[in-house]
Amino acid sequence: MQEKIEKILNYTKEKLNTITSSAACQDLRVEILGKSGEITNLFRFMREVPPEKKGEVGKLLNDAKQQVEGWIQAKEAFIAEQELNNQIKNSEKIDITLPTKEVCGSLHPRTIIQKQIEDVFISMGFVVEDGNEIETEYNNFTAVNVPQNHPARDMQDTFWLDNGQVLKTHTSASQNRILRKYTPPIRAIFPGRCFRNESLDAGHENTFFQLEGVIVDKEVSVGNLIYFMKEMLSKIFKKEIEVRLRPGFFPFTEPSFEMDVRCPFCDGKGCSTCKNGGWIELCPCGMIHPQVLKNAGINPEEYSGCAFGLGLDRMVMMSAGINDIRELNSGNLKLLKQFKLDF
Ligand code: FA5
Repeated sequence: MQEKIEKILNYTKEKLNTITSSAACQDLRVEILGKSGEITNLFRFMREVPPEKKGEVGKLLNDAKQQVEGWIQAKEAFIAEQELNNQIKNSEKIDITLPTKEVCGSLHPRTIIQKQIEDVFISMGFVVEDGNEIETEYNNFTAVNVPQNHPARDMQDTFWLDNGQVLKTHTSASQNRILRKYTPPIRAIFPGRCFRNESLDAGHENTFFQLEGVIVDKEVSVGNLIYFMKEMLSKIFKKEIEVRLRPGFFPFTEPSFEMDVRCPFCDGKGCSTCKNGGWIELCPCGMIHPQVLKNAGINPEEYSGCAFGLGLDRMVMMSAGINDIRELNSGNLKLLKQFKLDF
């Protein structure tokens, strides 16, 4: 039996030396290891082997089988590599020195910031929601506690549509829908485009972006608001960020605040970004007014909440050192493509 095996092994080795294609490898596999292959046939003689020799002979045959399979696989790998090398050498030459005709675009700096902020909030368990750009008067004003004829409506110069709807003046217009969509505890952020009919200047656009967030749970406090904002800002600016609250006014939050950050660029010493004040006004916020919770079907006796509304364009301007907000909507590629928002 040993002799027969050796003969087959020698034959296999010689044959492999002459083979140049993977199809020929497969033919050889069938010839030696297939159903009626040379080694397979030897297994049939096992019946005639005396019981005390069966283990030894079985091992010889199995070893031979494995050896042949190993050789064939090695040859197949060798042939595959050669075929790839030939392909690269002959037919698929790429001239990497050729100038490309395509100009590769990049994300708008505001989109980059938005995605960075979304990622941080997602990591803190927030869902990201979308909002409408055309809103009902109810969602934009009434649901967030700005009733008809309330002077607060004058705070935001509104684009009214003929059908009585509005171009969303702030992302708070999505609050009611989102608070109704989930049952507390709720952690959601909702970025969106907003529109205001106001005079344009370096700091004001008629079309701009906000990113709003709400947290509703039992016993939510101003501390939670400060914690999440500090976490987000520290991750975005990759350093510990100090914040402070000043009193503010919004009909949908009570109490309302303006949150300032200690200037991350000069650490509060004074620079052009913070106009030498050491602090940058960043984000209005506050505790959600009980009426706003009620309007969304949430019991303010049981739950409380906080909300904030970041101005995304101002965040980009601050981070990229842009002095005029109008550049962001200008389509001025010369300017837009030079931003490198790596804090
Ligand atoms: C609001 O719009 C509130 N809805 C924010 C809010 C949400 C308060 C939740 C409390 C709780 P305000 O009108 O201040 O607030 O706008 C928020 C931010 O949007 C501003 O700080 C600013 O960064 C940006 N913003 C407002 N108006 C413009 C504008 N015309 N152009 C560019 N950015 C603007």
